[in-house]
Amino acid sequence: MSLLIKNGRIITASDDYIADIFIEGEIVKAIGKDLSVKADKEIDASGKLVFPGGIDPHVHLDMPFMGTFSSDSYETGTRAALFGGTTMVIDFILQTQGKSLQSALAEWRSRSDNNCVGDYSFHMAVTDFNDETKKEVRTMIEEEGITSFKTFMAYKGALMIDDRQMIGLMEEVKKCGGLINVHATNGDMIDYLIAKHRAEGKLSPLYHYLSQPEVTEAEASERFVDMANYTGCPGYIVHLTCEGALNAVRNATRRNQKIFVETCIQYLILDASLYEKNFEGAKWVMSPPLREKKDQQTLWAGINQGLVNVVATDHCPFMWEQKKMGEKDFSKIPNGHPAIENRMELLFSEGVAKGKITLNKYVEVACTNPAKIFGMFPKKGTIAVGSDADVVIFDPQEKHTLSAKTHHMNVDYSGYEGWEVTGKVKTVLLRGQVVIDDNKCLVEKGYGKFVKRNKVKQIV
Ligand code: DUC
Ligand code: ZN
Ligand code: ZN
Repeated sequence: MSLLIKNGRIITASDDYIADIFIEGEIVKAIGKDLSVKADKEIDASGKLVFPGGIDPHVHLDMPFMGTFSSDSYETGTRAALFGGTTMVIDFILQTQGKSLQSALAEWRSRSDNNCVGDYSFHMAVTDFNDETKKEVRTMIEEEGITSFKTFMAYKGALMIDDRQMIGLMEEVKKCGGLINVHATNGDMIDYLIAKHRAEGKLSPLYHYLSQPEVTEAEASERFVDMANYTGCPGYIVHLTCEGALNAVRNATRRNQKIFVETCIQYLILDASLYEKNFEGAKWVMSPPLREKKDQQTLWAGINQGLVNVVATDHCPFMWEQKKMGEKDFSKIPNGHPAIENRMELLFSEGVAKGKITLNKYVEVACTNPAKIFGMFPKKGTIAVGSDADVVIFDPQEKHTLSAKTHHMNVDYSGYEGWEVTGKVKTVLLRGQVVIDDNKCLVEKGYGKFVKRNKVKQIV
């Protein structure tokens, strides 16, 4: 099967030009002006943007968390991602403390294998680093293609590791050619503040926010950056939200250190005033919480300064009934919000259309950098001869309104209900196959493939 995309405006992290793309099987075979090739199918992309499939490196599908499971399955989550122009996601495996990494991998595979519509990979969250886990790091990297290891500096008792474990893991991961990603917030400080607010009878979602002030994230980010510097291990801070935390990274550049930084779409465009809506604020109860307007400015600037490398989602949806587990106590509200389908359109609309970032920067942070940092470039994350034909055809003018009534995520509310968006995903290709067209998904679960990733080598 061959396919010719004609006359689109091709945008990569570095280029912007009008040309045709010839695809054979799963791969881009040729790019050029007025290509004289015969294809089985032609798509006219005149007047449209053509960019690489989005990669969301931070999602939680069908994940056991806070006494329940996130509501998107691998099928519904990866399908919703495709509708929104994201052709690949990286999900998180959580090791159970006292058990092996291999057993966690087997458990996650039992839910994900043959169920994905879009392509996927895993980070491995190490929640119990010991002599046995240490031996498994190399196997994960060299045999399973899982090259990034997530750590939590919060959620004590379930997910958190202490600094002794962190240093040990960093040394092993560095030796084996991997990368550490981190949820960098000070768990003990947060636990203290949660307990204090609960004891004072302060139980609404606002106190979720007030239990995780900026200092809890700034302090942990700084500590993580220092440990990464000491061990020389490549480090990636997930869902960075605020000025104090980004300044820890900025300071590290003065001693020639490179730390990769991810923020999420919600931290760029939503703010903490949403927690003043009584229990409705539970829709945005996530960790870290939404911050202030000054932090949004810091994050947009950080993208343009090259300090913030990736815009992800931390997609972790829960039905409203699940959120109501915390109706009487904010600390029982399952943390997370849905965005896997909205990221690419919101970032275009709020970023590119409003002049905050360029089109090239858009592709860089939403598609190319995730592929480079996580060992998939240039197979994924760009449009180039030899790359997987993961392509989004996008109308930059079309306006539409986000709503739970029309989205495809398995969650009964939207964090962006009524949000007017400029720009719409029209057609999506994944490995040469048209997977989304005219608001329809044309492939079934099982089409999505597990992507084995390479050791960390790219500098972005
Ligand atoms: N934060 C969330 O909001 N949800 C899942 C895990 C996390 O760290
Ligand atoms: Zn997190
Ligand atoms: Zn997360």
